[in-house]
Formats: sequence, structure tokens, C-alpha cells
Amino acid sequence: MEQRKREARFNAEILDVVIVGAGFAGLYMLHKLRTLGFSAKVFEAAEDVGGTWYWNRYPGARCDVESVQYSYSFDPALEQEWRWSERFATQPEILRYINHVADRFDLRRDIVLNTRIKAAEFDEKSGHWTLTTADGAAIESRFCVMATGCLSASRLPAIDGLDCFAGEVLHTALWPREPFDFTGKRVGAIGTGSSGIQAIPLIAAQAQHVTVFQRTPNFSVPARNWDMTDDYERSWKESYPALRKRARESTWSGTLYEFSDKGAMEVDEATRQAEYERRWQTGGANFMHAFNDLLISEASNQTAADFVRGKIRQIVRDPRTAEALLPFDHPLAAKRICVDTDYYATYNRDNVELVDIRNEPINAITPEGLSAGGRDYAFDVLVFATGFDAMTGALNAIDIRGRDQRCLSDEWRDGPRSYLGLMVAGFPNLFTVTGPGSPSVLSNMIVSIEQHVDWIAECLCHLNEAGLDLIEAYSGAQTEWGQEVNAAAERTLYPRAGSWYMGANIPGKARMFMPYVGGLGNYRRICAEIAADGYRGFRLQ
Ligand code: FAD
Ligand code: N01
Repeated sequence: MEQRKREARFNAEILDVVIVGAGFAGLYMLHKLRTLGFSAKVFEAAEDVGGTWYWNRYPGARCDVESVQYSYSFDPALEQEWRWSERFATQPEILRYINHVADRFDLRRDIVLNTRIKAAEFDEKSGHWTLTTADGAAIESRFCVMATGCLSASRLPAIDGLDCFAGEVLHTALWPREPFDFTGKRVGAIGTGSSGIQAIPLIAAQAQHVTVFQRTPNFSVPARNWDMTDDYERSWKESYPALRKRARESTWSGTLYEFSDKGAMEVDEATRQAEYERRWQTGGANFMHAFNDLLISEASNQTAADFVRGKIRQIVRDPRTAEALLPFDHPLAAKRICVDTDYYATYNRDNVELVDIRNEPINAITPEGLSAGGRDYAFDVLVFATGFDAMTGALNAIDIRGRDQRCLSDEWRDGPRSYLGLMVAGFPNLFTVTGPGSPSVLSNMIVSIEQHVDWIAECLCHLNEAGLDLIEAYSGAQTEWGQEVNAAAERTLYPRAGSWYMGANIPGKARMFMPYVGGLGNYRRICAEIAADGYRGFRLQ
């Protein structure tokens, strides 16, 4: 790599690479390119770095992959010096970590904040990209890396009257920078996905009253968070190289859980229940790995789903509320499993009410609150935990024009097509980090981000060394990869849920299982083999 650095031949006037987004992906991409001698700049819409962890400041926001694993692995010194204070770090702590990384590697001088990219256009003559900011400024570069995030385009549902509400409207992914004080407030909370499930217990602990509007009950398992212990930290820090390697090559998701080599039906009922109970007590998404077929076999999944429904019935005292909270419409974890702290127990509080809007949707927001199911509710604050236009939303929000002025959002009208989730046919020299068609949101995202960034950097070095200027996915290779992505999904229960993985949360969005579920280690091997095979499926020029 050092030799490659000296050989970098791209001239400095036109940037080698423009990176859009300053979350985990954009920051590492910048660092990596710089160390290789490429000129690069990051453009970020927010006032500061952090991405997900800059925007999602709602109470209770934290990761549900253990902090020792949900962190960069690219720098051994960073890995050793940073100290996580909890098993699952809070949003403020993760944001401090990201800021630390930005400072430690002197990244800020190449990051342009408060700058939203509105358009990106490929010029076939020069082979360059021109990106245009919301203010109309243009930036020219040879390559473009979209590190725009899979969960960065937040969405408010189109409910009549939203503008007329007299109180405060908050969205979990656009939370104010200062903590919001709910003391004495009547709160209407809409949405019971991971964000709502994390936020509701803490809002309820402070507010006068919280009414939760639930359209679809979700499965949630307890986090059982704890303060970091010296022993646990040491056990990771002593073995980081080996553990990170195992994570990168893991069959499943890039997170080291306690994997089982047995199917749920291979053991007797008592053993199965004991295993679920043990994992429920130790907490976290490790629950999902109690058996190796929970996302493959409907019958096995049913046993885990029944166990969680049993827990909900045990925890929630009011039987009607408990019944309303029971998820029956999708297999456990076919929508992303939620990991909570006291979520179900929150419904035992006197100041919390659950309103089931499955059959009686919210008809309108009113100046005083909202109306649903023929009843009017009065609120001081509305909290929307209504999620994201996931995986494609941030990319489609940019007017991206490739060859022949082809527009990416048009190309993706029937669902996103991509070769490896890294490049799209017809859009040369444009890379996506954790794009649709890669393991992405089904994995420990930092492991996936590092793999994509390393692959892209290696690819640019290869072009550089070979005196080439252009790389583009062949549409045939892209089609074949799309078939592989679909086939992998069909081998699982994932497509059985109307999830955001399927685009089902956005009215009018094409239904297609977007991430690649064939396993992170497997995917990593495929990407490496393709590169070693002269970038098979890509045209290089
Ligand atoms: P992001 O962090 O989303 O950063 C993208 C950046 O691009 C944003 O700052 C955005 O402002 C910017 N941007 C987008 N479009 C433009 C534009 N047109 N112009 C300029 N800037 C633009 N993943 C896990 O693996 N484990 C977890 O425990 C976990 N917890 C999560 C908790 C929450 C609340 C959420 C919302 C997500 C969580 N995720 C988790 C997923 C998380 O998004 C990723 O782990 C990771 O942070 C993504 O980093 P990124 O850099 O790819 O994208
Ligand atoms: O969003 P979601 P999220 N009326 O789409 C409801 C990551 N994350 O922000 O299911 C009423 O999951 C909607 O109802 P329904 C993680 O990957 C991780 O919570 O469509 N309700 C649903 O209940 C996660 O999966 C963590 O029927 C409406 C909710 O809003 C992803 O981000 C924490 C509605 C949206 O749930 C997204 O999570 C937070 C309407 N009109 C986020 N429209 C961790 O802990 C939508 N809803 C790691």
C-alpha cells in the first residue's frame, strides 16, 4: 500500500474522490483514501460528523450490537485506547467515539459540513463526476463514493393535518440537539419499531402521560445492558485481532454471538425452552441464535415466537394490553428484532396507554392532538418513531445521472439493482457503501462498512497501478447477482414480513428483499474472488 501511495497519479485539482456522508462509512473512506495518497473530500448535510449517531438523539438510543464489536477495527491503537462504558453504548457515547476518530485522524480538514448534495452527474467525455450542492456549488471528481447511509432518510407518514398541530412534533431520527424535557407533557407516540421501543420507556418515565399508537406489534427481546467490566473489556482487547477476523469471516452477520449448531426441532421441548430462557436472561440479539434454523424453518421460528409471546403475557399485567402487544403477523426477526430495556413492563405504568390502530388508523392530526378510531386525543407533543425510506431513500433523494443521463431513481423504480451492492450498471466510477444487494443492514454495519471501504480502496489502487480510469458493472453480472440475492432471501423467512427490508413501509415503493442474506463471510469471499479474478463482472478501461 505504501508503494501505491507513492504511485498515486491522480492530479490534485480535480478531486480523485468525492465522498457523500460523514457517518462511520464516509469517515473511514476518507481516512483510507488519504493514507493511500488520493485526494478526497467528504460532503455532509449535517452540522457535524456522526451520521446515524448525529441524527438519532432520542432518549434510549443505543446500539444493540455490543460496543466492543460495534466499533472500527482498522486501527489497533484506536481499538486499544478507546474505553466503552457499557455493554451497549448510548448514542452520546457512540457520537463521542466518532468525533474522537475524526480528531485523532485529523479528518475534519477534508470534511465540508452543512452541505447537502442534490445532484451528481457523470460526464462521458471526461469520465468525471460533477456533484452539485444545495447551494448550487459544483465539485468535480474522478470517482464518487456514496456513503449516504441505509437508515438516513427519515420519514413522516402522510397523515392529514400534520402542519396544524399546535404542540411540538418530534421525529426520532431528527431529534433536537438538546435533550427534550417531557416533564408534565401529554405525549402521543406513533411507531413501535426499534426506535419507538427504545424511546417509549424513557419518555414514559418523565412525561405526565404517554399514549402509544401501535399499528403492528413487534418482537422485542431484553437488552440486559450492564456497565462495562475490566475483565470483559480485557477479554476483547487481548484478543482483538483473532476476534475481529472471526467476525469478518462469520457465516452469518459479522457479530460474534453464541451460535448453535442445532435446529430447534432437534432438541426436546424442555431443552428448547431452557435454551430460550437462558438467552432471554442474558439478553440481546443472541436470543436469535439459540438454534441455527430460526430464520429458515417456520416450525422452528414458531417455537421462538411462542416463547416471546409467552413472556409478553407474563410481563404485561392488563390482559387486553398484553393481547394487543402480541405479534402474529410475521415470523420472529423477519422484521428486525428489537432489543429493549423495560419496553413491555412500561405498559404496567399508570401513565401509559396502548392504542391498537391496526384496524382503525390515525385519520388526522388535529391542532390539539390526533383522531384515530373515532376518538380524539389531546397532546402537547407528538413523537414519530416512524422509521426510514431504508437503503434507497438517501440515494434516490439525489438526482444521480449516469450514462445517457440515466437517472438512478428511475433505474430503481422496480426495486434497486446493483452488482454486489457496490456499483450499478450504467453508473461508472460511482460506488455505494453497504448498498442494496450487500449484507449491509443484516450485519454488524461497521464490519460491512470496513469491508466495502477496503474493497473500494483496493479497486482504486488497482485502476491506478494499471493506468486505468474507469470501472463499471456489466448489466449481465448485475442481473446474475440480483438473482443470487433473491434466491438467498427465498431460502429464508425474511420475505414473509412486510418489513422495510422489503420496501413495504413506504407506500408505492417496489417490494423486493434488498439486503443480501447469504452471509457476510461468504459475501466477503465472493467480493475478494471477483477482484482477484480481474474484477470479474466489471468493465475496466
Ligand atoms: P449514516 O450513519 O447514516 O451516515 C450517512 C450520512 O450521510 C448522514 O450523516 C447523512 O446526513 C449524510 N447524507 C445523506 N445524504 C446526503 C446528501 N445528499 N448530502 C450530504 N450528506 C448526506 N447498525 C448496527 O450494525 N448495529 C446497531 O446496533 C445499530 N444501531 C442503530 C440504531 C439506530 C437508532 C439507527 C437509526 C441505526 C442503527 N444501526 C445499527 C445502523 C446504522 O445506520 C449503521 O450502523 C451505521 O451507523 C451507518 O453508517 P453510515 O456511515 O453508513 O451511514
Ligand atoms: O423504524 P421502523 P425504526 N401510522 O420502520 C410505524 C435501526 N434501529 O426507526 O410496522 C402508524 O422499524 C410502523 O408500523 P408498521 C434498525 O435497523 C436500530 O423504529 O409499518 N404507525 C412501525 O411500528 C431498525 O429496524 C436500533 O405497521 C406507523 C414504526 O412506525 C431501523 O433502524 C434502534 C405509520 C416504524 O418502525 C428502523 O427502526 C433504532 C403510520 N402511518 C433503529 N407509519 C437499535 O436498537 C409507520 N408506522 C440497534
